Amino acid sequence: MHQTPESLFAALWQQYLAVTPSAEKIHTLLGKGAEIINDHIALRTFNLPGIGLDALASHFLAVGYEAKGEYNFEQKKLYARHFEHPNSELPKVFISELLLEQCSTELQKIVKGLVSQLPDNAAEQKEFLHSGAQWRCSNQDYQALAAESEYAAWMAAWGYRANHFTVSVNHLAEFETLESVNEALKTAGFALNTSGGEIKGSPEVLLEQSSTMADRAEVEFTDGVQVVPSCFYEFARRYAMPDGNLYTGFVAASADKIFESTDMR
Ligand code: OOG
Ligand code: NI
Repeated sequence: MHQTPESLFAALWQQYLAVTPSAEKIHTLLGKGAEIINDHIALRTFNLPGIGLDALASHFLAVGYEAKGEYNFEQKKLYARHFEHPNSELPKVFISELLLEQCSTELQKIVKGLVSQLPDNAAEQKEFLHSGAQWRCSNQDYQALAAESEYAAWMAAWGYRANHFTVSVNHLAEFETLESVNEALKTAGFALNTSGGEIKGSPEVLLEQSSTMADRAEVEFTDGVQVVPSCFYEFARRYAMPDGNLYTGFVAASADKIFESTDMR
């Protein structure tokens, strides 16, 4: 376990940058040199013993995070929770897991073959949340996973890491609306996730979100190197609740579309 949330996020950020070159460019574009506030990150896993959502969450609970909302994604066969720290300046955390018993036996077999390659007590190691894919996967299996679940394929290729960081649009000095952020991104040549529209959510649900389509990076499969979708950047604008505080949760219908930012298209 990391000693502080700061050291954990710093490690996740460095690992993310290595396969997401767009992130630094987007920082420059949106921050214009000023600091960017990270609204949240997200991690993924499979619901297998010892490496499920709870195993990932324990690293955040250990540094003071608390479990908050629950979300179900029936079609994608995912379950998720989000976590918040009492220090509201720290990013929120969104963790999901693929519900393997709802997937085909072929998919389950491939995933169990990958997970069996993890060292003993892998999830208890301090570095686990940024340990990447500590398994070897064939491109053939990767493609087979993708045909059934883009999420499973992404996990096979990338493993444990933040799949995105999120610019808090509320904190940007130079932009007010998510529309204006999206326009700046498109003008600079970034491809946005258009599933369900460029903007997911609305002021009525207290959260508007958009995201880039994931960058592409090389993965060493057992049968050769292949360039596949890596990680993406998200943009979130939160609205105030009746009590005046900004909404801190997520919106399942919007999250459902954000997952598709790592699709092969
Ligand atoms: C998480 C997708 C959901 C959000 O902000 O709603 C999400 C993922 O892609 O793993 O990040
Ligand atoms: Ni997100």
